[in-house]
Amino acid sequence: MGKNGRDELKRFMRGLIKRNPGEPEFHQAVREVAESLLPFTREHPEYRRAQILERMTEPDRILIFRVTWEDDRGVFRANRAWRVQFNNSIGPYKGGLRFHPDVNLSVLKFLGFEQTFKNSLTGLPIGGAKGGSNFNPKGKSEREVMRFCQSLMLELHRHIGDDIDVPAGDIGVGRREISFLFGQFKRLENRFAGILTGKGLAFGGSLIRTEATGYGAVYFMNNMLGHRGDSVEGKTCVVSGCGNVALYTIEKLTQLGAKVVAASDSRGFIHDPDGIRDEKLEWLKDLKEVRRGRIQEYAEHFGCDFHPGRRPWSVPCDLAFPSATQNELLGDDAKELLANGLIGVAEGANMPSDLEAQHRFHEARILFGPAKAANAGGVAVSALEQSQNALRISWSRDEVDTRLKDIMKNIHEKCVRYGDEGEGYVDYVKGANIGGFVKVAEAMLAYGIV
Ligand code: NDP
Ligand code: 2IT
Repeated sequence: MGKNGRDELKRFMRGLIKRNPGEPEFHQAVREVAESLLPFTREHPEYRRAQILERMTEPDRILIFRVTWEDDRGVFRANRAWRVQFNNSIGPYKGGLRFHPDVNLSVLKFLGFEQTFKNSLTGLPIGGAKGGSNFNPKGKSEREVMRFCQSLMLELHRHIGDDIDVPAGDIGVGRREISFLFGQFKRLENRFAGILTGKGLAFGGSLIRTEATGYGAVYFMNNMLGHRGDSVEGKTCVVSGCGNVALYTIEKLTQLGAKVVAASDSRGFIHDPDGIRDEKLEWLKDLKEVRRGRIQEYAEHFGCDFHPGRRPWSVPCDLAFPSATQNELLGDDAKELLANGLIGVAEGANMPSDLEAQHRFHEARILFGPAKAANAGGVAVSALEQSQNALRISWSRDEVDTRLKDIMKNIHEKCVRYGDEGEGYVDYVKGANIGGFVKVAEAMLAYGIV
């Protein structure tokens, strides 16, 4: 980027920060997009005239409400919840709900902003949103989680709907929480409709939705490697997290002949040089999905190393799949990974790599699949769940998986179209940002001043 470009970015960011003080995650997400889009919109004055980028950084609306509930000891509790309805230019608002003590407006605005681009990249008719609460589900009983979800839906149901806004899961919100939320919505509105995705298979859920984000991230990595005549087969991989996204990333990598040697949770990481596979992976799934235990127990059970309080980026690998949370892979981690021979990253989490790490990957010319593109498989299958609900049918596992593979391939092609830098290098960050932007921008232009 030349001096004019840098000055322009500085001006743009100064305005954004002034309008949105104290929201560092939101600033970070916008900066990454602006780095790609300001040069692009310079060549497309129609977008500049209509102030598309400025309008896309302003959410359509934000709902903030209190969620009051009673814990098992009979103590009154109050949490805060939000729904950021960011942009519905190309379809009803769509995006997950996150329950985690660190949730705040900055985090949800960054997630909703990113979601708009990601959803556009899928090629499906979905707008961008995100929501959640600072409620901490850890250590809560099943009944407490149920009461919290029911109380949250008491307010949220007024603002969502199958043609309005369709939430889903994210950190701390999985099948159990979606079921409690859906049961309460049905009771409040007396109608059975696809107003949430990630539902149980008995009540409108889609096959492959649980697996979709992780599988999709691996398909995307395979597409990037395939573009260079390579594949994930035989590669050594490191995955962070061991939640929904991480577990099914590990599963698909293993199915395709790669070896996953590390995974983590918020307390530390395990290093298993033999690979997390077969009965070990099933054991880990049961630990995390059913027993809700700590990953340290895996190390104790199978006799491998556990590194408390650390992230897994010091483990040498060919491919890295950060799949836990934002800003979990920093500049120094990128340096270490590259020094150990890293050739590719697919972001399963949202914004796991900070800007310094991203710039290092870019300079090293490795394959870097940013979150918007690499983890879009989850929301894509959510949109397929919406279609199945609207048609009142359900597709087979194979049918959904085939569509997911196609969608990931199309996203990859879009990234190549807008991010090909020549000499065999694709800037996937630029490709995903521009590829996601164009469809939303065209719709906004067509609507005029709205
Ligand atoms: P889960 O709640 O199922 O798992 C989250 C995992 O990340 C857990 O292992 C958790 O550890 C760890 N983790 C969470 N927060 C932190 C933190 N602050 N520091 C260290 N580790 C942390 O969530 P998902 O797997 O659904 O989501 C993971 C990421 O993927 C998020 O960034 C999410 O936005 C993104 N994503 C999710 C999609 C989905 O369909 N679910 C779709 C696209 C992206 P512990 O168990 O100790 O808390
Ligand atoms: O970040 C994401 O894309 C998600 N958490 C999934 C959203 C969805 O609506 O399925």
